[in-house]
Amino acid sequence: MSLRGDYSRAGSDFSVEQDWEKYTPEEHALYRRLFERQSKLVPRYACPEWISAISHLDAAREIPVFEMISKKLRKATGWEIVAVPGLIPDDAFFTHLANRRFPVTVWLRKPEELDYIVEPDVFHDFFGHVPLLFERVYADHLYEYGKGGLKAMRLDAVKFLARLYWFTIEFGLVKTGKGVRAYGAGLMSSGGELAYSVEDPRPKRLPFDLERIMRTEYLIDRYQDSYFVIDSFEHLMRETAPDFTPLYARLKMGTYPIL
Ligand code: HBI
Ligand code: FE
Repeated sequence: MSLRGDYSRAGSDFSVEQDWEKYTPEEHALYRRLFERQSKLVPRYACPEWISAISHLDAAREIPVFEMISKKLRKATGWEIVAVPGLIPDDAFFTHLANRRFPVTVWLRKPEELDYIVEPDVFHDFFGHVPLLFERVYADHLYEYGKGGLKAMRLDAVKFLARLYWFTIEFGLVKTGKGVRAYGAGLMSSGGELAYSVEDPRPKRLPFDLERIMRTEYLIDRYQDSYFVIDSFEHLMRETAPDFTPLYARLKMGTYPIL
């Protein structure tokens, strides 16, 4: 796969300078348009933790200066943002998470990609992922996920762990007092799938089930057929705390039917 970011200036950890001055007025305007569109959906479809976090970020007007956000994040949960050229190798990605650094892509999609892009851009990474890094339990979970990723690499089981990330951090739903709400970044940054995931009658909304998630292949080019619903971030933390080594071994046997 060829990636569209500029990797020529990336360090060994794949970090780059954000070069905020290089964004054009048109890019800031497109970011603002995306931000405004999603913001209209948020009160109805996002989980309360996400809504409360975004209100402290002052990130609606233009593409944010990552360092300004990192200052607030460090105080809140010890996380910071690191600028990257786009998707980075698994080991670099997991190493950042295991050090409480969240990689955020520097480039923004083109106007003709308003509704769909293949690779994550700054809007997806920032709007989708960063607000929940202010939530202590979620932030701790992602740190544990990073450590778990490095371990999964040693056990040759990243394929299974990536499914957990997909069905939680990217496309997860959570129960709230007002009904099911979205917390996954792929949902939060999507113009169509956010409402679809929460209220369309077609997809399945299954209770969180670690083993089932790790047996479920995901779709990268259309809306999901199934979403998994956690009770709370504490619930997610608890369910993913055990050592996955025996589970990985069973999954690799492949003797169970794909659910
Ligand atoms: N790199 N920038 C970036 N963002 C991701 O979400 C990402 C990545 N590299 C690897 C990766 N995700 C996945 O393979 C792991 O979450 C499993
Ligand atoms: Fe993402």
